[in-house]
Amino acid sequence: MPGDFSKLRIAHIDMDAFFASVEEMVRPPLREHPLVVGGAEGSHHGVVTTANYRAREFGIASGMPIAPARQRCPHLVSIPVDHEKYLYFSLEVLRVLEKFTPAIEPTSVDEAFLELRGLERTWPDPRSFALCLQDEIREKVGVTASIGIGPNKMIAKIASGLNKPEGITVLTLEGYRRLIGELPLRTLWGIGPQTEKALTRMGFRIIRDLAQADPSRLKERFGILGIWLHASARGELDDPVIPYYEAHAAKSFGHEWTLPENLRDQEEMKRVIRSLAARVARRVRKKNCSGRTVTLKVRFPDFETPLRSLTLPTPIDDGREIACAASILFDRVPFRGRPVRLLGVSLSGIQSGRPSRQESFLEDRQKRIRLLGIVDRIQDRWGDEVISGE
Ligand code: TTP
Ligand code: MG
Repeated sequence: MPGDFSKLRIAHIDMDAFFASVEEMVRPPLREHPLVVGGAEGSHHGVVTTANYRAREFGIASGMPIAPARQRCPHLVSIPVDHEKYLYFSLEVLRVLEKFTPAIEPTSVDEAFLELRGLERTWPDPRSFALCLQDEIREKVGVTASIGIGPNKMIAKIASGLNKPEGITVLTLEGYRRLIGELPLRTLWGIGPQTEKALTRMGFRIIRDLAQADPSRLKERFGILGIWLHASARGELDDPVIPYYEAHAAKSFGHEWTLPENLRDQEEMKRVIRSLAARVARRVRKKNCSGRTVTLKVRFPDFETPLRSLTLPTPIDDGREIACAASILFDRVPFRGRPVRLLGVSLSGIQSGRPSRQESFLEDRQKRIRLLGIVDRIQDRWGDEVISGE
């Protein structure tokens, strides 16, 4: 079934075995070999960043040290990582995507979301669009992509991983809801090991368990994150695609911090994020505004700077809630053991006025708004450290 644009709004592009495909493109005879990228050429040291699909047949995967990978496959070829080369190809792919639509949100060196609304004038259905896009990437850049199409970002992202490599997968909301009986919790974008552990303790095992849960139970345990988890599991989120050239221009309140030295400790990073969220909240409240979209920005020492955003069901202006949303986003950042040099938090989707009582997630919202007014005044004078917890 080709699918219909009115229900299928988002495409997710994920390049196949990206670093390895680029190396194969540059040296085509490598295609005939099981290949990994990582370590020094021919060396037994280092870690696999990715393996081509031939090497995956031997059970070799990202994150595996090269030595055991070579044991599994003695004729394995290894190539050292060359980030500049991958960035160049990544930009070439972006250039192809731009010929199809300006509404592109890249989320890593080899992934992007595209907004499909508006494309129905040019394409008969989303699958024909995806086929053409896939052909064009192969022809112009020489690497292959898998494309997922769905009603929202999360479902499109799950879809792109279902038929790799070179897959095109259309996943409707109904299709997603049939599938969640098999999908582990971890498949949801934003469920990291800690949230997964907490959910398992509550008796949830697969996404369907979460979709069928009583939302008030989730809210009680996780606050705003619980509401998000429930909507996310039910496939009901509608985060917009934020084109990369608009990401900074959108009206937003943000704070970022270049760390005095690269930071490796993730608990420390979370503390910084909480403090940034508190500052953002203070500025938002000062302007008597609230916002729905929280964005987390992380910069690694090699200047790769992933942004992760999510849009909540209702606007917020509370540092704890912003920090909570940022903690979901934290689990989506591809750290891969790297330290960070900058962290940033922002709130966009701004509207005037404070969140109303009906919209609030916390029963004691009114009381807290009053309290927060006092907290803000104290923190303005004495800084963040005086009052902890926000
Ligand atoms: P992925 O999209 O996760 O993997 P992939 O493109 O190699 O393979 P797939 O076909 O399954 O999508 O990551 C994109 C690139 O990021 C990958 O080619 C190499 C790099 N990477 C690392 O450097 N370290 C890692 O741990 C992972 C998972 C990826
Ligand atoms: Mg990929």
